[in-house]
Amino acid sequence: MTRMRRTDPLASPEEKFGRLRSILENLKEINHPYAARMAERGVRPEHIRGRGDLPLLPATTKYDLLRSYPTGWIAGERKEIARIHATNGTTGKPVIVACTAGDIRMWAENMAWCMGLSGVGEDDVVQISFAYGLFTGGLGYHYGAELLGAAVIPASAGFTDRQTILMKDLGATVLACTPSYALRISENLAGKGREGISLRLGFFGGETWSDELRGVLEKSLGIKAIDLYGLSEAMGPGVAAECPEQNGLHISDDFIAEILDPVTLEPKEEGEGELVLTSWSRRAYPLIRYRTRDLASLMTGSCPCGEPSPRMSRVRGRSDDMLIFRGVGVFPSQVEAAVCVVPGLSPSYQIRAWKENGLQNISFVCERAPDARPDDMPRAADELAKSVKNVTGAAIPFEILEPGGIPRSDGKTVRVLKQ
Ligand code: DLL
Repeated sequence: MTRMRRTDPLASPEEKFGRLRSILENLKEINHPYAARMAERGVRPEHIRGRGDLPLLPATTKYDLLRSYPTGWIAGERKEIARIHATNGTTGKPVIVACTAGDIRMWAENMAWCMGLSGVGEDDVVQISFAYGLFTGGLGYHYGAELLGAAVIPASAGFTDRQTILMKDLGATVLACTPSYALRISENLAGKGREGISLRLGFFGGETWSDELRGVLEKSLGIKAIDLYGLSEAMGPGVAAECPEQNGLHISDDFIAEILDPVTLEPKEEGEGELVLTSWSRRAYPLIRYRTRDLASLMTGSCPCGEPSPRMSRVRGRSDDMLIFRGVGVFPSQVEAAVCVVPGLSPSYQIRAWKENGLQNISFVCERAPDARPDDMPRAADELAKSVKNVTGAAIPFEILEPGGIPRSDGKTVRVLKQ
């Protein structure tokens, strides 16, 4: 198995916390907004000596980052900044994220480590069908795959016909894209036939996806589907990834992960909560106890692959994605799981959410699979009603549309339409 060696390995927890203290010292010296938050609490860098001291540090939220738009959160001097990325900012201003050359090297090494866990190496041809640009998906995979010595096809997202032609003609062995775009690629291939496809691995992430969709993608593309997690604020993809054991995501050595109760913000040793990340390496853009809003848990025990890093569960959803329907909390990934197991339906779905008399109401649409007959649909509807009730605990109304009735996306799919 290819294992990426870091140019700058962090040996011991003491060394890591030493580095974190030096980041905090620097923030104090440059009057960074995070240092002001620490001062309000009376916390000084020297108080942070180990994991148990982390709760002393104030949590950072996306609101802190947005409040310092455009460049207030950046900690490096202009001449140190080598790259500026941004989130897509669908809810207003984007979050601007900066990297020094060292941050980019760390990002590349993390991505190489994540992909190396699944044995990606010199023999591979990696087709990157994540968008390149301000979004970090394309470039993050690009750096990692190049560092591993693989041949890269920087296909970017979109032009699905061309994607499948390139994949066949250039012998891509690895595909990287969002799981919803992977589904679109597999639908495109279903029309043309899978002959000549050499894919063995798919790296999917950037949005929540269920184990059930994983099953569909593995079967339709003939691959092992690997979950890889990240977020722009932390650099992009490369915070954590599964190995082929698919037994939780191994967390990169550059991050310390905590799980907090999303309401009380108390650390949780067990069970699901909000994933909070701290980086002891990131220079230009401090990430100190950053509340990701992603719901996950830390895993115990060791992974059979032998990699000793801590692991986290797959992300079930974002705390702000949860819809309360008749008193029950429903996540989009649960609807996906319920749809995927019903024969005759395609895995695509879209939830509609609206308020009625002050109460949240939801329904969803899904689609007949192209190879299923219309007269199979009454049976599929009965099965889906049972499966939805079973997975979510709620009887959510739905409609089954004709094949192709739900808009497809090249990147992250909008799963919930708020009306
Ligand atoms: O989506 C970075 C990325 C690109 C990750 C490619 C993986 C692959 P953002 O646009 O800032 O960055 O969105 C980050 O996407 O907080 C999660 O809610 C979600 N997300 C990312 N990866 C996963 C995953 C990129 N594997 C937000 N599973 C995160 C579930 C994911 N959700």
